[in-house]
Amino acid sequence: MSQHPLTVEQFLMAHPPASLAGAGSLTALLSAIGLVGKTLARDLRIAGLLNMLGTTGDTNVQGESVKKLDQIANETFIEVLQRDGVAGALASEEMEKPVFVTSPGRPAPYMVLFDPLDGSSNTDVNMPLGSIFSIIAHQNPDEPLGDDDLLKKGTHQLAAGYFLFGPSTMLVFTTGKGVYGFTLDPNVGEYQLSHSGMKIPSRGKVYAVNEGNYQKWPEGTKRYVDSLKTVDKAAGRPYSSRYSGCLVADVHRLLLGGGIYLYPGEVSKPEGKLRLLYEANPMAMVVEQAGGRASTGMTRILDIEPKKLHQRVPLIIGSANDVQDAESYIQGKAVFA
Ligand code: FDP
Repeated sequence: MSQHPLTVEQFLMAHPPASLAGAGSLTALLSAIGLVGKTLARDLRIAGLLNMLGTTGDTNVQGESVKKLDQIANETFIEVLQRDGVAGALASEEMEKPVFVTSPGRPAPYMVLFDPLDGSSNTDVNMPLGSIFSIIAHQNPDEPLGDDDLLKKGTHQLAAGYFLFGPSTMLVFTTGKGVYGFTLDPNVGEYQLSHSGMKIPSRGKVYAVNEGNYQKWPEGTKRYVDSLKTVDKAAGRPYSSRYSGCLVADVHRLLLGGGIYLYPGEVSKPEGKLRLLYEANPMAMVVEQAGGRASTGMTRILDIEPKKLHQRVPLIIGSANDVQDAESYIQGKAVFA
């Protein structure tokens, strides 16, 4: 690796993304998102010293108890992206309604949907956390935006990515031309290119799922997960189980080494847990751009027509061959030998 790897801005200048509003505007938005990540990385590093752990006592639109860090992360996204002038609408897993940003005379060509802090159960135990973002275009920037403008299929995303707050902070994103990972050097204050042209292996040896929910799953899902545990040396089984409780961390592991993450539907909750617009779509774009696959078990994630902002979907994501196997079981095409 070069001693002076490219920063995000240098990378985007060398590989300009398709930009709606003239050169630089998507780059400006991605830079602003980068600033959000740096700010959160700083806060998370010393959250235990700053009375930032624990819950606020409120419940969010998803019916989940709000952690102080969820709220801080959400406010950081909103504050930084609102003043940037290129985001016309901001929608978050933590807010019932989107924030529409009106900046007179300055068309705001993009909408950003985000999960400000992914893996919230990890906040108080110093385990990995993430943030996820999805960027879509405002087709007609001269028209005011409304809620329905945010309900776009994942194939409409112009860019998507995540921050992983682990031993190091990483920004991984795609603008539709491959997946690039940058590691934050806190001393330099810049993200620097550390993972160029990321490609997920077509098959892995790891599965990530909350197996405590096993009894709630439909038969096909149970049989698929059972199949991963049968011993078959030639087929590379049994797979190893690795589940961190943070979608970003688990999918990042798969991007590097292959395998599969599942948050499946349950018999009494077929829609699953994860949110289409804030989690499934952006992670699906990243993984597909790296050569992987993302599905509900029945349908490609990126082809789902959203009906509402906080819509949930089952998510099965990772190495293409592993996800295809899971789909076969879920669709009843494969039987457990
Ligand atoms: P969390 O609710 O803690 O923010 O976003 C949802 C998510 O975490 C994923 O990051 C994670 O993979 C999953 O939910 C964990 O849910 P369970 O605790 O039900 O396993």
